[in-house]
Amino acid sequence: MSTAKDEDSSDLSILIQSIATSCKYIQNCVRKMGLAKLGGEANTGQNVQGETQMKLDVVANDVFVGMLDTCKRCTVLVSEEIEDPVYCKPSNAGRYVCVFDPLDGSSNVDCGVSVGSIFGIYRATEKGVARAEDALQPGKCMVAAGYCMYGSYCNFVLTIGGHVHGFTLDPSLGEFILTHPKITVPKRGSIYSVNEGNTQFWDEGMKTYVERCKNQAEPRGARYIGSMVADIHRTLLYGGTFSYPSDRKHPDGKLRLLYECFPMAMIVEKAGGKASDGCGRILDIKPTSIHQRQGIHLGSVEDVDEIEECMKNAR
Ligand code: AHM
Ligand code: MG
Repeated sequence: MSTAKDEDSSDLSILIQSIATSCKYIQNCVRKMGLAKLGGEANTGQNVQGETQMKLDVVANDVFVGMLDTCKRCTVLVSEEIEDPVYCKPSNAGRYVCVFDPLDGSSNVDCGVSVGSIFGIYRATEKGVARAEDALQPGKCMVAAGYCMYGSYCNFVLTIGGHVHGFTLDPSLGEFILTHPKITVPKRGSIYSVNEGNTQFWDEGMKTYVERCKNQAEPRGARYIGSMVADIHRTLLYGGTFSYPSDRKHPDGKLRLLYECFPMAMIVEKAGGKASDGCGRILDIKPTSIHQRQGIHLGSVEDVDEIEECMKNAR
């Protein structure tokens, strides 16, 4: 006889399978982009963020929404590409809420730089009942989070509240194979990653941290891909920090709290790292709107502590 707990976990695995299938589809589109005329801008104008939508943004969003609705395990969906929450059809409604960025870093896609999909999953208050406020839970309430990187290899990274595991797509089998079990972020790293073109807008704390990275006996390396999934993937494997701070140009930060910062913060924490807004834990933030932005620093514990120390001393 199956228990409520069994049903809950089988629903979650069906939902995650649907996301993994969406990612395989998107990976296939990314790989043949130029050949299948999937490059360039869509003629949909700008998305809700005021950013130009690329053709692949539209495809990736349609794939995610279609798969998540028909898997019958979600009540509400929040996508970077859609202004309002999407309520699943009542006949399809399940017990989970899924927030996602279907194709992060898409401005890089035409020049062949790695891009990715990011997602977070919450439990809905009531099975089958779609409530928009269920998408506004603090990040620490997520039951699972992950991303798929479409890079030199295609890696699906996932936590369902325990360890973080990475699965590489075997293109000949069309299956994700466990290749990076129990990913652990090194306690200290030798890399910092931030868009230094914004230096003039930063506050003193951020400037001090980056100066410290450069002015040591063994200066830390600067690496910035400009594609969050790829920058975080490197940070998970090699350590160091990734930052997109709030500054004078981006007073609330640039990255979106629900479907960029929260899932990455959960993954980094579950891998033994740390995710901070400069003084407190990202996952403790209670969102007030679905597309709100957030300044963020994440990576190796001791390095993120150092950022917080620089921020504190500058206050
Ligand atoms: P997007 O969701 O519109 O693709 O924007 C998010 C991306 C992240 O992948 C990346 O970390 C950041 O924007 C880069 O921003 P910038 O070009 O300002 O450095
Ligand atoms: Mg994005």
